[in-house]
Amino acid sequence: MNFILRRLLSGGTAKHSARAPCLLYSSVAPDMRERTLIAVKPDGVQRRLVGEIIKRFEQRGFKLVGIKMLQGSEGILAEHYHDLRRKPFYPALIRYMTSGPVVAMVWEGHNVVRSSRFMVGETDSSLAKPGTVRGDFSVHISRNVIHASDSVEVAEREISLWFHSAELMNWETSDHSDLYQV
Ligand code: IDP
Ligand code: MG
Repeated sequence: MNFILRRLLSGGTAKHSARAPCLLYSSVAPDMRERTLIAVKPDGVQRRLVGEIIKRFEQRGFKLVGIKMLQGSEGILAEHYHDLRRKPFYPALIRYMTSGPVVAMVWEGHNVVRSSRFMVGETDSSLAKPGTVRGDFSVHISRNVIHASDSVEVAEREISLWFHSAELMNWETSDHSDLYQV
């Protein structure tokens, strides 16, 4: 097993690709390192939409830096949806979100929080535009397939709620200059 693979499997940082030359992660401008939490909700996992959703973020040019499948606990979801705890739909929301596995991901790139909200579409799926995840795959607000953080501050909080720092990869893509003027 080569060095890079060992580092990846052990969760370490892979700053150097086997293919040189390559940018060092630390040389990438901070605004291109914005991160957001995207989660495929239980209905999205059941409907086998995980691959489709990953494809959209990859094709857009964002970089996957963390991914895992897990059964969300009531504790983590209570914290995640803390601001909605007094809403009438809150108990149903927690039941929905704990009804099966979710696929939690962290995506990185320029303006990724804002762009991913556009890619995800309106909370109420009936208002979500075609071409958005919710506009293409959901008909009702109560089963809207996907979560995306709604601000940079919230993204930071949500990422640290769902991921340990060792689960996130600091790595640089070899096509960086095709996506950004460095
Ligand atoms: P967002 O997911 O677009 O950020 P939020 O307002 O943060 O929307 O609400 C979180 C989640 O709570 C929604 O994605 C949806 O699953 C659920 N939700 C929000 N409003 C309603 C509602 O009126 N009825 C049922 N579920 C709702
Ligand atoms: Mg929200």
